[in-house]
Amino acid sequence: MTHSDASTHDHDQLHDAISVEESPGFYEVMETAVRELLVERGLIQAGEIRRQIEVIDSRTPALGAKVVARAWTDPDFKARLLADGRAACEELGISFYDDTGLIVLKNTEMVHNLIVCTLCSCYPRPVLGLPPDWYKLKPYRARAISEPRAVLAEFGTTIPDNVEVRVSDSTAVIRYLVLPRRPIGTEHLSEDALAALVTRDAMIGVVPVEYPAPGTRP
Ligand SMILES: [Co+2]
Repeated sequence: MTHSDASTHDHDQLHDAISVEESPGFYEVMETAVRELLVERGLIQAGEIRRQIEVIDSRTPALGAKVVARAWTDPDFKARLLADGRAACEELGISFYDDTGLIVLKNTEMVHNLIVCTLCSCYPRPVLGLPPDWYKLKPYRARAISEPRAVLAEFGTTIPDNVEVRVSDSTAVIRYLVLPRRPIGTEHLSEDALAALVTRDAMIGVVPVEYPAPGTRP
């Protein structure tokens, strides 16, 4: 049986055809209008926009994981990272394509950090790429501040009562990155192997870094 077998896969009767001619939304119209004006006035070139999109799309949590693994293995780098997150990331060749500063928040035995943007979806994109959908949705944005422990519990993370949960609210100019705790039993791992353990969600602060990584054998 093949995909085109009409008798068993009568696609057209299951749902309406997807329209490719949907009318554009407000932001799409505004983006087109502003972009065309800027290009027409010679303020930017069409190629610059394409290049910037390419830069943004090139960012993934692997960059943040590299930063975390370096901080775990190099105390001097860690000190510089905590003093000036952006400058330390730039040392590793990570460029900041915008005017945002980066504050790195260190998790300890006594403090667990969580990041949020209550207003919209500000996120450390230069080091993590695009935020997950839940980060942008109102339930997370509202509840991360008002009941962080309940939110963490929904991610399967239980923070002991004697550990302070600190929530940092991102802004247009200041972004945060959580420096998770290095898991015990990882003393023998290389920097690359450590980086492979560090997940996006751990750098947002909703889960710890686990070793061995879930679903793998040590
Ligand atoms: Co925001």
